Amino acid sequence: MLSDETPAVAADRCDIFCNVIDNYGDIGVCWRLARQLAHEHGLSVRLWVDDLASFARLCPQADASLAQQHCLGVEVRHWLEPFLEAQPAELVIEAFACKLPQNYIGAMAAQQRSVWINLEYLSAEDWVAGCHKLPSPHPGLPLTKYFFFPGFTRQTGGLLLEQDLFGRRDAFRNDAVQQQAFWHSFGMEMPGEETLKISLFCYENDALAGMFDTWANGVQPVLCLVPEGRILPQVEQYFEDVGRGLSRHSWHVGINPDLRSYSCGNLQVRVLPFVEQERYDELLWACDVNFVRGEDSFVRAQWACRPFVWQIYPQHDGVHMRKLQAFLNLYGAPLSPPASEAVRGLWQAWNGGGKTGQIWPAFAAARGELDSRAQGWARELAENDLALNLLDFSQEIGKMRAFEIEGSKS
Ligand code: TRH
Repeated sequence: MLSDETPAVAADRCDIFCNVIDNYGDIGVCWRLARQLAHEHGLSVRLWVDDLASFARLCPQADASLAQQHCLGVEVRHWLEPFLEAQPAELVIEAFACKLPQNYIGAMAAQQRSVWINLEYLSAEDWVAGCHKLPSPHPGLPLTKYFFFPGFTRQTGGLLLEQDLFGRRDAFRNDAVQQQAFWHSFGMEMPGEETLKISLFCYENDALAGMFDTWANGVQPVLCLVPEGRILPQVEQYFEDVGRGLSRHSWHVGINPDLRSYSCGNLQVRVLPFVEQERYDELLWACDVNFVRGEDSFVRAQWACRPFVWQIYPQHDGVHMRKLQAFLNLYGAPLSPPASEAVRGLWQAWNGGGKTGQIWPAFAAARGELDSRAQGWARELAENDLALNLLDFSQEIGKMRAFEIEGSKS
């Protein structure tokens, strides 16, 4: 039996291992967790990442050529193979089942002091609760790895949320000077109230042209802010086609290559540089509707508390659509039937190349209700802090191990 007297093994060093598969989500989550553990919980954190160039996009002060450096209170190490000997930390986080170096695993087994956690991808599916915290004993060594699943219910590990995030968000929203500084930093004046501001961070998407047509045709001016990335060729193609009369619309097209600005009808698109991770939140706070993707921006849109549209990371076997449904079932449950239908319809069309244009008016009409839902949802989720849960769990495991060691001596 574990008792409160069993000595707790509180970690004060943490190693996080991140293998960047593609895009920015893997390193985005690891970098956020690393900073939170260092800043809010006083841990000495080493972040091992195999792709420093991707990391440097999120943290521009990083030098992608350095094997070892300190960035914002975190020691960042280039994860190279062969992996040089390193003393394992008390808390070892393997992100998204990346394979830890064999010699590091060997050192953990020899030392018997590390809690080894595999931080999994985020999903709203029911099975997650059953797998959260499950042990996975090593086949050949006296070591156990534990699964830790982020999620949306109390039966899961929760979500990453910095303690001061809501305060910073509200301060930004209540301060015209901060907002103006934000717009000026991109060379823009703050748009008027009548303009609908939309951020659009997405993968290649067949539904884009239909969405642009709808906004261009709409009665309300739309300013769409597109961070630099995979969708840009499609954005350029859209305005080229409209300009050459290839679309069924005959809008005048404005293109300003210096400002990276495009317009037609009631739509203006501005391409933004990829900003450092903390500033991406400001973009979400500054907009009325946010299109997000993958995992980390999807969570940040939920903390921004505005209506949002999620493009899920596509998987070959189509399992991503099940994940999308599972999230919609939770998020959409308390919505009125028209709002729920609008959200489901738009998200499905956005993820399946469908006709977003027919659904957009209903989504836009439901914005008031979606704003309230977003606030209630964020309040609920904020109760379940991933970093705290992770530390509590690692302490639980540490205690259990201390108890087992004591038991084996007697
Ligand atoms: O980049 P992504 O598509 O990452 C994806 C997913 O995480 C997916 O689950 C994973 O399997 C795949 O990568 C390999 O989207 P995501 O998760 O939103 O990550 C983007 C990160 O980039 C996020 O931390 C926010 C950050 N970001 C900036 O820092 N600056 C920017 O200007 C923008 C647009 C994003």
